[in-house]
Amino acid sequence: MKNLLCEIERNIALVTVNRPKSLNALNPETLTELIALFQQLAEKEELVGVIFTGSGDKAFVAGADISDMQGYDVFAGREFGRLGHRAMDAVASLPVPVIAAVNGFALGGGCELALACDIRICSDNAKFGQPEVNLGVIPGFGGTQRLPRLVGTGQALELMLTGDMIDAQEASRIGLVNRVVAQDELLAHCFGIMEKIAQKGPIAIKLCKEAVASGIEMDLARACRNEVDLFGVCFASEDQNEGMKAFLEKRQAKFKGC
Ligand code: DAK
Repeated sequence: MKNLLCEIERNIALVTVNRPKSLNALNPETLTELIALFQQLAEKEELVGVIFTGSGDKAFVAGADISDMQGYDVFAGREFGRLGHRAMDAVASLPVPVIAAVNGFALGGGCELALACDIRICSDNAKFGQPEVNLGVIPGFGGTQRLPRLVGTGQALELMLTGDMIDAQEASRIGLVNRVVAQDELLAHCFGIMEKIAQKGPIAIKLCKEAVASGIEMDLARACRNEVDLFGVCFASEDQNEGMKAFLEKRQAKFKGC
């Protein structure tokens, strides 16, 4: 891979977009690499989760690569939009949790990439925005859909229609990020969350993610039936037996992920 780094330690993958000269902007090559990498990660049975970040201390991802997009015609624009959606879906549909460690600018496609992750933690220098209208386009990697679902239509539309950037504190206030931490503590904080997740039953973790991701697309009654089914599935696992037995025996559970 030319544009992404991936290191796996204690079954936690740290994926870094590594194009610091263009503030980690997403060009077609990077998006293609991202899709292939997440397909590989999805097949790793032991994987606990992924932490996603950007190279350097200035940017998470400053958006889709404007120098690439500038010359697109309608067909190339649509292809690029499709590729971006495939990449965001590859992140969102990974069976295990993905945390965005937002270490600076998360603009346009960069904000949309953070939105495709399950949890967003940012450093105190982070800045968020959907500045596409400044360029004469609309958000094209899912921002018009994932942002309002996360922060509500009013906050989302204000960001999209003004193109304004907001700082970390404001992003936290509107619920775009879970937490703001000092920049030099960002990765350790995200690893801390993953280590906590690693202690839980892996099947339950995956089913939690599935229940939320599939349920949010349904009406409440169907989503609740879906939850009931997935809750039932837990009882086919040894982890459920072990988790409840360990509680009653007042000891730490030893989950096997089966
Ligand atoms: N693309 C390409 N290069 C970028 C870039 C980007 N998004 N952002 C920054 N760079 C490059 C700069 O051009 C500069 O390159 P050199 O001049 O050094 O060669 C280098 O990164 C450093 O940037 P600056 O010199 O500008 O650094 P500053 O600290 O002064 O400013 C900034 C940082 C993040 C505020 C500024 O760079 C900036 O405003 N960047 C653009 C942010 C932006 O507008 N992002 C949204 C991109 S649009 C769609 C598909 C996709 C999309 C939409 C539609 N369809 C198919 C429908 C997605 C759109 C977007 O994401």
